[in-house]
Amino acid sequence: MKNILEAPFLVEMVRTCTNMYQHGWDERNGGNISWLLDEAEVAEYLDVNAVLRDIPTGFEAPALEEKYFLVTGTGKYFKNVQYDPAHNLGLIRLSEGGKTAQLLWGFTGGGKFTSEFPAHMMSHAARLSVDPENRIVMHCHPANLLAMTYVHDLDSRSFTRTLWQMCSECVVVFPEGVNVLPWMLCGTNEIGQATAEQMGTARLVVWSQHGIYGAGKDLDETFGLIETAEKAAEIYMKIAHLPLKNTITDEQLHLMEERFGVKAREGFLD
Ligand code: 2HA
Ligand code: ZN
Repeated sequence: MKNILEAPFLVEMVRTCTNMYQHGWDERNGGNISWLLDEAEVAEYLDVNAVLRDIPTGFEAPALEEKYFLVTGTGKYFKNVQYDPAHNLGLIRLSEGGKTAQLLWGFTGGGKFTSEFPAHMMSHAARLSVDPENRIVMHCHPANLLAMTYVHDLDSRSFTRTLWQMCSECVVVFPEGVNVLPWMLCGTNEIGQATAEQMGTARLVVWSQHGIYGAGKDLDETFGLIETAEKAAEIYMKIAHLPLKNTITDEQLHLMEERFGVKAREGFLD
């Protein structure tokens, strides 16, 4: 059996947690990541029949039965993942229709998966139903996106249009836009269901006054989505209080669509 600490999925997870911490997106225990893995890649590093313990999930996710996830731990700090991956991360397999997570590795010292596990698992199910390639769900607290939810209206079309207008390439990176949820109690099945519903039409879902969820086929793509939206929000927060002299027009956004072969979300451009 190969050393799991050298598995590409583990190395990349550790690097990403560290990078997100260094971006200031994951203060204290803020943020969480889950990564859907194939049984074959897990089996190179672990005996998949050796279950360490069963952890109840508190929800059902039949579409994810027997699926493997590398996931960050509840109460754990992204800052510390690099120093002790086995304590701060865990590898689980869902069973009993998603009601149980079988721990195969990690969460040493009695830990368990992130408090946002319902939102993660429901979002995986929702993304997989529209994109079978989706593997990652990522949540964090980037300051400018959060700040924007205090001063911008929260309608998804209007929020998306503002982000698209802040950097030329935004419409290319997330042509489907971002969906925005109002403030809701985090960690609950309700916010999980609401997030998953929004994940049906976009890979980015803003949690007002809290943070953002991103989904994608790998860590790079998902990180890059959040990074691009956060950059746009940063520009917005720099200019929102100043007299606006120029913007990117809808006509110009249509030119970007043509040039880069993407289609902006139906009805979001005039
Ligand atoms: O504790 O970010 O939303 C991690 C979180 C909760
Ligand atoms: Zn959070």
